[in-house]
Amino acid sequence: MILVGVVALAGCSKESNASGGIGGQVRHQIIGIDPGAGLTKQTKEAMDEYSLSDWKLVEGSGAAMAAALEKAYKNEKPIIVTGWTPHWMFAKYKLKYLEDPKGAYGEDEAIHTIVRNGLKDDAPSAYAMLDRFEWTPEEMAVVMNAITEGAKPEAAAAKWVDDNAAKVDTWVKDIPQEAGKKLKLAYVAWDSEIASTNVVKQVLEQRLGYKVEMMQVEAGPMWAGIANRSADAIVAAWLPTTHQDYFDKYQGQFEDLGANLTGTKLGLVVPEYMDINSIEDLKTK
Ligand code: PBE
Repeated sequence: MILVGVVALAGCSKESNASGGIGGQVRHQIIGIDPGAGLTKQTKEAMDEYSLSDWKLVEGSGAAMAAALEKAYKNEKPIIVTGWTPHWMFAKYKLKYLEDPKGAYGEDEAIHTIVRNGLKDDAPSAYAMLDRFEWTPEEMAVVMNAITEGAKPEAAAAKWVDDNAAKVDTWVKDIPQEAGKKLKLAYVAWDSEIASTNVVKQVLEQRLGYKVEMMQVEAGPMWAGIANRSADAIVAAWLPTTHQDYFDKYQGQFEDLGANLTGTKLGLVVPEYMDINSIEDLKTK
């Protein structure tokens, strides 16, 4: 009797690892982020492509996703989140992207700086600095990690600007100060963009004398704000795929100053302790 039980259990657990089991363990939920994020849209498309019709994408925010991940990770519980790189969560936890054999999340892309039409004439020094702004995922990580460890975003950014004066010099060299001039940076509260937008604010204020206002909005309004000129610039445009819809929608109503960071990635992310490796593993037989 005992033997039969063991065999049945073994069979059951093998089954669960291979297919339907993972769905049951996480109640067929993928923990998503904000509805306006490109990542949300791409995940819905990925769920179609991989025929995950019995799964649900739980929308919320980047912060809510990170909190859910932290809670699950602490208890070694299974969880599937929508994630992206650069993000501090990869430094704090042992995580892996699920393989995406169908390429649903597209190629690696870049984060671009986008400014409103007319900024070049209205704020030439800020325009020139924004045009030069570029850094690496590793540099961004320093700011992000400091914020995760409790530093105020503004303070973490100011410290990075102090610690990296030589790099910052290259962004502002020979650009005249425009003391007291106002500039509005729009951004979404994604951790990567909280870091980059704060750094740009610090540089414009400390080095070029600007008074910078940061406007926290959703992704749609961020792009709309550039198009209707209620915002001056964003350093948070993920292209060519993630924000393609917004890019196409407002074509002609903004200026693309090119990449400020390359080497990004998007996808479904799970803790390494989970026994799945591919989005295909989520399919229920
Ligand atoms: N993200 C981070 C954004 C862009 C920056 C990947 C969450 C998005 O999906 O729109």
